Amino acid sequence: VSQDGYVDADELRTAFALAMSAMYKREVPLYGNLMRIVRTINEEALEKSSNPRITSLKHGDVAAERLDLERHGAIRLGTPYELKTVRRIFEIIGMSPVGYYDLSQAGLPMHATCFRPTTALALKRNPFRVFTTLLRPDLLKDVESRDLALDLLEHRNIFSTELLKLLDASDRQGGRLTQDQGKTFVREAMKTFGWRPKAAASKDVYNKLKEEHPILADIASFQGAHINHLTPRTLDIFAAQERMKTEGLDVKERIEGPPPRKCPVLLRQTSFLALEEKIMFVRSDNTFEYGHHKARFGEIEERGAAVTPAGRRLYDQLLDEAMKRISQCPECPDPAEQDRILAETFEQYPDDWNVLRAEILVYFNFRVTAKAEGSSMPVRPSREELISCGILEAVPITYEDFLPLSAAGIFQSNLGTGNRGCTSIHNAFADKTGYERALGRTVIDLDKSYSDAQEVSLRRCAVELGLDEE
Ligand code: OOG
Ligand code: NI
Repeated sequence: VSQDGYVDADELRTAFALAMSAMYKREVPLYGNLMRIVRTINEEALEKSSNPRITSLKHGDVAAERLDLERHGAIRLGTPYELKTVRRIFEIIGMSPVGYYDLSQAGLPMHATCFRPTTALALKRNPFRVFTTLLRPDLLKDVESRDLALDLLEHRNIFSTELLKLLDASDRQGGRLTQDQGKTFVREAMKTFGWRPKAAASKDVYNKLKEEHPILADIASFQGAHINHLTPRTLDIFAAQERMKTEGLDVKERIEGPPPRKCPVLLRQTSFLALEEKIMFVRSDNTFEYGHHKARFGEIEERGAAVTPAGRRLYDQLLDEAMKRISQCPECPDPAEQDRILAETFEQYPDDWNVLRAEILVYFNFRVTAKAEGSSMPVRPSREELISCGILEAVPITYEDFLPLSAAGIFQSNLGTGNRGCTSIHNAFADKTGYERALGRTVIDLDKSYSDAQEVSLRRCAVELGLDEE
């Protein structure tokens, strides 16, 4: 609690994330198993410190405490009002919208941002993130199911009165809540993001929406915006995936993202498949009938370095190339063969930190080392000279964001949409402005936080070494 009696946003975010985690463990018990597996794998990985892939992260900007807390989750919202209100909820716990993700290119009628802390300090205190998608009704081809969904969405209220009152109170209090208000806030917010088995839709409407697009049924049929997964971060996704299989979890066939590398970049993800959950439909005579819904799953991720725009272009280009090669095979290659093609294509992506730095593909945090003290400085040294004589060290900056095609892969494996999603939506196009209009503000540029961090670290080094800023 800060001196003026208000709860600190980082503390409140931790309380919020812990409540979410506890709730999800109760609701999806397999998530508890997943957490245990990941903790064991991370401990083992940290011990085997000779593995350069791990040590680069271990010695990077990952703190072990942060790793224990690290989770991201995802929610799917139906209307601009819901998105705006969720934005207000996340503002209170120090999370801002970063980046725009167009999922329509993968056949999904949605787009997204990620709410997350944005400063290095806040990320270190608690890196909790929520990938937040919004339905794009304009992309749905079938008018009847679109109107059914919009009608349901218009009539539901996923926020409790008490929660809405607290959002107003926070506005009056400069974006902060008192300790007591904070407790109520977390409790009430869990109602929005928890599982509510009583559907808002009738069974017929639910089935109709599901037939059109499973995502539509998931977004529009319920009385809340249930969190659909929570993801711990692992230091060794392959080991974690193998352990998941050994423990009998129904694991997705392929890991999304770049192939395994000595110098990990961006993000690799996999999941265990959604569970069937029982839902209750209310008939017009107020009696119940039961059904099943599949939406909620568990996911794990391994994070690598943030890449520059050039690094990202190369990633997108190689991924595209690999996907084309896979789709051109006469018979659909099995997952192992697909992985092999991906790895082969990615041989064109440099896999050495020095090269990645020289070719400006990855962002680094620069630091002055202990060796700087007492060692003689070259005259007008270049950055690379300072690094090679050990005065400066360059640590890759961790990627804190997401990848749209990986996200789509995770969506599809859990909804069983395969590619059929493509048939029910209109031509794909990005609509960042539309998302921002719904959100009520612009999203923060994804690249900027990394380039700023790199710049700040360089300036700090220049000052510490008494070099002119150039
Ligand atoms: C979101 C999936 C995206 C990720 O890690 O890429 C995501 C969803 O299924 O709603 O969380
Ligand atoms: Ni995820």
